[in-house]
Amino acid sequence: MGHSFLVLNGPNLNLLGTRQPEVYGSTTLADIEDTCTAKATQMNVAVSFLQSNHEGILIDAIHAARGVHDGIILNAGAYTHTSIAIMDAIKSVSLPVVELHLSNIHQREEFRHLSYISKVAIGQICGFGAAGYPLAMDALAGYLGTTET
Ligand code: CA2
Repeated sequence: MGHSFLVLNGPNLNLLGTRQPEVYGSTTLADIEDTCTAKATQMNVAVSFLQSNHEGILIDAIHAARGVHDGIILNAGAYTHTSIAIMDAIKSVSLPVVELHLSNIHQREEFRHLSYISKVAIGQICGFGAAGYPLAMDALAGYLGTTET
């Protein structure tokens, strides 16, 4: 088995596919996890998932990823725009993080344009809906394959 990825989803993303399909699509979080699991098998990587509506739980998960996972795909939801604490957690573990958003946050309200995650992530994927998750897995694998640690 190759690398291990953690796919971490933040507040309200448990509701995916049930409300606001015009913004976030009709795919559920369980569908996304199934797609990522199938892709992980193809890529020969391991993948784990966690969704939480609580900032501290997301921070604990980032800390716990150290030494267990090789990188994180993070959709921090609205904490993206507010959480210096999540930004600091990412910095403290020195793991590569791909920032992910279903919607194109740059085309939305001004308050979504600021991302604290972007300041510490290796890159950002946004605007591709659920398809962004497998894209993020390719991005992380590419980064890990080309970076000496
Ligand atoms: O586009 C994204 O993925 C976001 O991270 C989603 C967050 C939003 O606050 C960010 O600005 C962009 C909101 C997630 C809410 O998810 C829902 C899903 C279905 C129904 C209601 C909310």
